[in-house]
Order: sequence, then structure tokens, then C-alpha cells
Amino acid sequence: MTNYKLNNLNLSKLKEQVSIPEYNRSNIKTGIVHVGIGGFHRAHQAYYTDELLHDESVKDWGICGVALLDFDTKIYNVLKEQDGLYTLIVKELDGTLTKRVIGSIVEYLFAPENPQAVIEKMASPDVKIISLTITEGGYNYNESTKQFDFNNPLIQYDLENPSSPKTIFGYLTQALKLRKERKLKGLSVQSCDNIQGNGHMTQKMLLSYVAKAEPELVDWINSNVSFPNAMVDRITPATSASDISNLKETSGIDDAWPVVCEPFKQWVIEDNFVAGRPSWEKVGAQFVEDVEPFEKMKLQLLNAGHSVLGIIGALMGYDTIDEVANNEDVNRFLRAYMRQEVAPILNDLTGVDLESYEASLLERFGNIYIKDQIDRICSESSAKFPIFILPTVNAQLKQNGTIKHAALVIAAWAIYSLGVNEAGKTLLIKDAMQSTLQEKALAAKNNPKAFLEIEAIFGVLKDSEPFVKAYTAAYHNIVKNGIEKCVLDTNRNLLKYI
Ligand code: CS2
Repeated sequence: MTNYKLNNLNLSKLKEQVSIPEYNRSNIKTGIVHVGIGGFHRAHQAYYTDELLHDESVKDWGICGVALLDFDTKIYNVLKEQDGLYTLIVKELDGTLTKRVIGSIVEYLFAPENPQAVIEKMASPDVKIISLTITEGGYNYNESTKQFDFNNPLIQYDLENPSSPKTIFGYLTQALKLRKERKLKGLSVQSCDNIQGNGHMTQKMLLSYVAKAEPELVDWINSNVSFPNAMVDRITPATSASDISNLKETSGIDDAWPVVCEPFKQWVIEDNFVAGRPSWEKVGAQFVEDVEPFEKMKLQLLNAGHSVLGIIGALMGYDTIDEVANNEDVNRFLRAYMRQEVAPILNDLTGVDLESYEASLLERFGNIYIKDQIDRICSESSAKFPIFILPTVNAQLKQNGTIKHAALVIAAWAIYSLGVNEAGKTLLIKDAMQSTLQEKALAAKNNPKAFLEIEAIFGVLKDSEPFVKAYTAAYHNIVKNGIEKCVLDTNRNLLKYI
């Protein structure tokens, strides 16, 4: 098969092999600046937008993808070489692959190379939305102080060098300042990250920064910028070398960075866009007044479920989520966690059948074709646990409820943080707090409670007697009998702390 490099010129030649954007990309104006053009954005918001752009009356909602960090240079170069095009490969439930070239990213910028261009783009009158996937840790929120973290050296840098910022907060401040000076309209800053109240979080963190950097801008932001909350969902594993070669061999597409994902997708958005928005509801998104219950459900069941499987699976020596999800004992453990610990603390979810939602999650986790990497799931756990797992624990403790499953997972995380699995194999840990985690994990060998002393993650959890008791019992059980036996004992209600 002839191979074609994916770009504008070759697009029509690929038409036989895959679906391609059937709209004139050169006519599409940029209405959205998106920061963080990783796999998730490209499988989710950019996909929805591409679908919408097939409606020929929609011309104003192209995306300008911004690569913010030095680390993002590769994706920027790939998008530049491929004219913003990439292939989305959906791994269907029966193992077939549905491939489609996405065209909604019509511009791309590399912030470290040209910060001014990014600021100008964000300040452009055509831009109505600045959306973000900057990861859970990217919001610069300190869990123990519940405040914006001004100690972050990058934030200090931005305060001193406002015209060449490095963080999203520096960029947004400069862009909004320009909009104000030029008497332009405001816009919406839309978070697409897995955070409870992600819009509120963005607003709170940005305003804290602006109050220090440009205090006179605060009022303008309050009156002209909205921060819609949203629940976002689509499992998007890291693209593997075989995904790339397989695409080339089966479709003749030479794409340096396709995106792979599951068929399921969901986007529930608070309808709060001051400058207008795309009609994403026409392509499957839901606009609601109150998104909080949906966010809570997704974060504390799906994302937490991932962390439960990831940490336990890593210790057991599994590589992918489907492997550990299909281990019968772990599967039962996770189901019990969802039913007994999470479901009781969720808000009213009118119209949602929670039990079937939980069942669908187990099916998605168990999908053998997705092969979502345990390393991906366990990465940055220090930013994930406070959002995915700890709210459940705190709510349960408040009502003297059960916390035994979460306690086991946190004990397993303490042991995981030593960096070796139960077979003695080194674990690849990627976490901004890695050195603290490791130091406390070492101290925990003599005194398990030491791990809970990381206040930036656990807050005051170490002061909860019932939690410490359950966690310590689980810790000793794992060390003595192994994670599998500890899971089994919890399933059978055999541990003393129950
Ligand atoms: C995962 C998420 O990062 C994680 O730990 O739980 O990336 C998850 O796959 C997505 O939120 C699915 O929507």
C-alpha cells in the first residue's frame, strides 16, 4: 500500500481509506483557543468540534491549539507538519478500529517560542472561548491551604516577567488585560480537566493570581468573563508505537501522532458562555444548569475507579487496566467500593441510573482492546487522589460510614511509592511530588502513618482515628500477605478493622 504523509495536500488521497473532514478548513475562523493539545483534547473537544464543523453553517468555531510547555514541542511540531490534522482511532468494543481524520485544529502555536503570538491570539476579537486541558495539577491549587500556590517558582517568574509568561495564569492575565485595554468583549474560560467544579476552580485560581499581578483587572474579569463547569469523559490511552505502525500498514496513513480512544464519550457542560458558544449539543454534548452532580459521579466513580485499579494493578505486576479489571477479586473489590463507599455520598442524580452507570464503567475498564496503561493512570497520583478518592473518604468519615476500600488503596499507594512491585520489578513513577512521596513511603515502612503526613495531599486525614486504623491494618496486611490476599480479605470481610 502506498503511504501518504498526513497533511492538507494528501487529504483527498486518503478518502478511500478513512473519513476525512468534509468541510473547507481554510474557511474556518478560529473561535476557540485551546491550551494543552494532548490526547484527551484531541479525542474529545476537538472531535466534537470537528463533527459540528461538518454542518456547513458553522464557520466560526475552529480551534487554535496552544502547546504551553517546552515539553510539548513534539506535538506542536507534528501538528505543524501535518497542517493541524491527525487521525482519531476509535477502538470499538469488538476490536475493530474506526479511523477518522480530524480537522478542527486549524491553527497551532508553541508558547515558549512565541509568547506574544499566544497572548495576541487569546485577545483576538474572534476568540470567544479559551479552553484548557492543563491536567489536575496545572491549576496550582494547594490542597492543605486551599489557596493558590504563590511559592511555585514558575508563578514567581510570571509575576516578574509579565510579557513572556510560562504559566496559564500569566497568559490569561496578559490576554484579558489586552482585551480590556482594547475595549473588546469578554469571553469564557472553559476548563476541560477532571476537577470538581473545574470552572469554579479556574475562576478562583485565576482571580487569586490577577489580584496580585494586575489588581485593576479583577473587576473587569468579574463582569466580562465566565467560567463554565463541565464533566468531560473519554478514555484516551497514550498512543503506542504499534498504533502508529498499524495505521500506516492498514490505511496507508503516515501520521506521526494519531490518537486512540474508546467509543464512549460524554460531555456535560454548564450553559454559561458570555460570548456565545458552538452548538455542541447538536453533536452529543449535554448543556445543563447544574453540572456538579455529574462531575462528582464521574470523578469519584470513573477516575477513582481508575486509580483503584491502577495502584492495585501496579503492585500486582499488571501493565494495563483491562488486565487488572478482569481479575475477579479486584473487580469485586472495585464494585464494592463503588456501591458501599461512593454511591451513598453522591448527590441527587435525577435521570441517571447509577447502578447501570457503574456497570458500564466496569465494562469500559475491562475492554481488552483499549489497553490503557497502568503507568498513565498512576502518573501524577498526588494531584489525582485529592480529587478522585479523598472527597469520598472525607464524606464517609463525616457520617461514620465505611472507608475500608479507600484505606486499602491508600495503603497500597504508600507501598507503591517505594517504587517496586510485588515481583520486585521497578515501577515507573511519574509524579510532581515524587521525592516527597518516596521519602514518606520509606518512613512508612516503620510507621505507616508517616505517609499520611503529606498535608498537601491528605490535609488532616492523619487525625482521623478510624481512617488511620483501617489504613494501618491494610498496610500491614499488604506487607505481610500481599496485595491480592488483602483485597480478598476485604472482599470477605475478614479484616479486623471492618
Ligand atoms: C484517568 C483519566 O488520568 C486518569 O487517571 O482516570 O485520564 C480518564 O481516563 C479520563 O478522565 C476519562 O474520561
